[in-house]
Amino acid sequence: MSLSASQALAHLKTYSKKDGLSVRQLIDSSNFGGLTYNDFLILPGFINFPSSAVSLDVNLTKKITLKSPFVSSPMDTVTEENMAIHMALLGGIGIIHHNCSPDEQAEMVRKVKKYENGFINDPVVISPDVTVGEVKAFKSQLGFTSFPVTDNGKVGGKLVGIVTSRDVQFHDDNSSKVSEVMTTTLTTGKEGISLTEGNELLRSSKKGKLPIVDNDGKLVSLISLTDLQKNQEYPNASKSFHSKQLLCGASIGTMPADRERLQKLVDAGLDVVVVDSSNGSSIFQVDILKWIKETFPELQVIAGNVVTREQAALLIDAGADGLRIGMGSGSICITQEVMACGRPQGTAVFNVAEFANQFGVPCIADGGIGNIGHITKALALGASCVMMGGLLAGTSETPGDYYYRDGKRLKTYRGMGSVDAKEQTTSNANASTSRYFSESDKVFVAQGVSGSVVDKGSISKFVPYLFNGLQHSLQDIGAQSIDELKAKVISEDIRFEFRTASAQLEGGITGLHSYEKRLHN
Ligand code: NAD
Ligand code: CPR
Repeated sequence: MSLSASQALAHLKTYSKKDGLSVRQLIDSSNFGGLTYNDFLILPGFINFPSSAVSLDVNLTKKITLKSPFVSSPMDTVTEENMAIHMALLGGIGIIHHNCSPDEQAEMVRKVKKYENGFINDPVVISPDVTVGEVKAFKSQLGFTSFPVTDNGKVGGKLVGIVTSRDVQFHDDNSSKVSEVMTTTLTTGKEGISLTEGNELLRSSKKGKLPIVDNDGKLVSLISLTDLQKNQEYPNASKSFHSKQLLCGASIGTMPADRERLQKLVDAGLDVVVVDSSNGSSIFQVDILKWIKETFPELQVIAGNVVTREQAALLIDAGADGLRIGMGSGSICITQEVMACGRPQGTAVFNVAEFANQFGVPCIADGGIGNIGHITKALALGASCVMMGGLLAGTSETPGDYYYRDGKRLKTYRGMGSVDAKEQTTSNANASTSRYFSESDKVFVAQGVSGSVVDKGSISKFVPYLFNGLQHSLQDIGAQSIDELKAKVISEDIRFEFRTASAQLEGGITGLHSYEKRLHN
C-alpha cells in the first residue's frame, strides 16, 4: 500500500540517515585515497532566495575581508599591477609575483595603491620637441592622438600644453615641433579632485581630456572623457578601510634578502604578503614569518604552501594570518611526479582548513581551480578563498604579449619553478633574493612546465562570470552566503556524494558530434 503524498515530508523523518554523505564521511570513507575536486559532488538543497541575494563575503586573512573569494596567483605570467588593480576592483585581490627586482615589485605595488578609478596615472606624455609627423605616427601605433605636453616629456614634468588630432591633422609640415601647434590655454584639474568634479569640468569646458596637475603645475594624471563614458562602477572593490585605496598583495621568498624586499613593499603600501614556497613547513619560513610579525605587526601574512595539519600547525604557531593550501595540484605542476610529495587537493583543503579554522586562520585553496564548480567545492571543504593561476592566464590583464600559433591567439603561462621562470630569475638585475642561489645545485630541478593558453578576453567579464556563477551554485546548494555554506557543511545539512569514473563521464557532455563550449555571453 502506498503512502499518501501529503505524508512524504513526515515520512522522511523515519529514515535513520540523511541522504548522501557528511563531509567527514566523504573524506574518511574515501578508500581510493585522497580526493580531488572531480571525485565528488554536493547534493542540491532548498532554494528560497534569488541567486543575486547570495553573499560572497569572505576573510582572506584574520583581518582582511573581501566581497568575493577570488585571488590571483603570484606568478610572473599572471599577476603584475594590471591584474592586481582589476582583481581588487572586481572584489578580489591580486598577489604580485617576486620574479623581478625588489624595486620593480615595489613600483607595481605603488601603482595599485595609487590607482584611482577613472584617472590615468601613466598617460603617454610627449615633450615640446616631438614633431607633428611623430604625433601622426603615434595615432596608428597607439590608436589615439591627444597627448599632454610637459617640459621633459614625462609625467611629473611641468605641463606646457596639450596636442590633439585637431592641432595636427591639417598641419602639412610634419617637421614642425609640437610646441608650434599645441594648445596652451588649458583647462586643468588640481591634484586631489574627485572623479565627479573632474567629469563636471570636462563637460563644462567641452574638452576631451583633463590633465590633473599639482600645486607647481606638474602633470600628475589625466582624465579622459571616452574612458569616463565607458567607466564601470565597482561596488565590490576591495579597499583599505581608512585610505580607501585598493588592496594589494605581493609574494616574497624565504631568503635573507627577502627581508629588504619586504621593507620596500611595505613602504609602497602593501596590505598582505604571501610567503611563497612549495613546502611552507621549513625553518626558513618559520624564521621569516616570526620576523615579519615582529617587524611589521600590522601587515597580514599568508604562509604556505601546506597540505597537512602538521604543516599548518607549525605556521599558525609562527604567526600566520592565513594559509595557502596546495602542493602539486597546479595546472602547470610536475611536483608530485618529480618530488613524490603533495596531496590531492580536496583532501588537502579539508584537512588543513578544518584544523586552521579552529584558530580563526582563513585558508586559500591554491591550484587546480579549473571551473566554478571547483571553487564551490573548495569553499565547501573549508577554504575561504581560491587562488587561480591557469584560470586567469590568457586574460588581457596578465603580463606578456599575445602571439598567434595554429590560428589561435595565445599567451604564455608557466610554473614559477619551471626552467623558463628560473632563467628569467637568473637574468634579473637583482637576483640576490633568488631562491635558486640558496643551494649549490649544479642542475636545476624543474617543478613545473611552460606552455600557452588561449586568449580569454578581459577579467572584467570573466571575474563577474565567476561571481554570478558562484552565486548560482550556492543557491542550488541552498546556502545564502559562503559562511552559511561552511556552517551547513559542518552541521552536516549539506551532503556530498562520491563521483565514480562513469559518473564523471555522465556529468560531462555526451553524444554530440561537435559543440562549442561558450562559458558566458
Ligand atoms: P623556495 O624558495 O621555497 O625553495 C627553493 C629552495 O631554496 C629550496 O631548496 C629551499 O629549501 C631553499 N631555501 C629557501 N629559503 C632558504 C634559505 N633562507 N636558506 C637556504 N635555503 C633556502 O621555492 P620552491 O618551493 O622551489 O617554489 C618555487 C616557486 O614555485 C614558488 O613560486 C612556488 O609557489 C612554486 N611552486 C609551487 C608548488 C605547489 O605545489 N604549490 C610546487 C612547486 C613550486
Ligand atoms: P593553477 O591555478 O594553474 O592550477 O595553479 C596555480 C598554482 O600552481 C600557483 O598558485 C602555485 O601554487 C602553483 N605553482 C606555481 N608554479 C608551480 C610550479 Cl613550477 N610547480 C608546481 N606548482 C606551481
